[in-house]
Amino acid sequence: MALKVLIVMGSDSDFDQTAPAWKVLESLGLGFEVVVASAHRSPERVLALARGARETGYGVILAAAGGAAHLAGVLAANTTLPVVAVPIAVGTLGGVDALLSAVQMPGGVPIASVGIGGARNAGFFAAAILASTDATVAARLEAFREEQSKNVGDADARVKAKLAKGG
Ligand code: RP5
Repeated sequence: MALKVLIVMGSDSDFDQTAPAWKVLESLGLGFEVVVASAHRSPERVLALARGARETGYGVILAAAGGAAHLAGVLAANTTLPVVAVPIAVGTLGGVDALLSAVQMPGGVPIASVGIGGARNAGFFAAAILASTDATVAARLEAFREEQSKNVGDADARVKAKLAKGG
């Protein structure tokens, strides 16, 4: 059975900035679940999610949180599945705090991170992780890349046509 992606958001206020992640997963036909669990407001729920994730059939966890975002680190401390932080732009520091708390994890319990508001790329990165052991997912990613390249070629042709008309 294909492994799924677990998407954890620290708050429902993270919804809009996290949605691009599951939109990507949907477009690639991957299974996922979205849950709200907070490392500081519902720590037991976060622990239970992380500890049961592998057995539940997840292959990767995306952790979307803003502020002093320890969600990804706490999840990673309680599973050996890969955890990818999605720093959410909120508050005074606009997501810089969340980004730094993700990329400055002390050695031994690594997490990866996309950029601030990088949920779309988090979706693709989760797919790439699953693709490393799943040829079907790899083929879907490959098809997406081909389509994306084709779109660049089309954009190039449009620009050339515009320039030929005098800009
Ligand atoms: C973090 O605090 C959440 O991930 C969210 O980005 C931020 C603000 O949460 P709310 O106060 O809007 O619930 O834990």
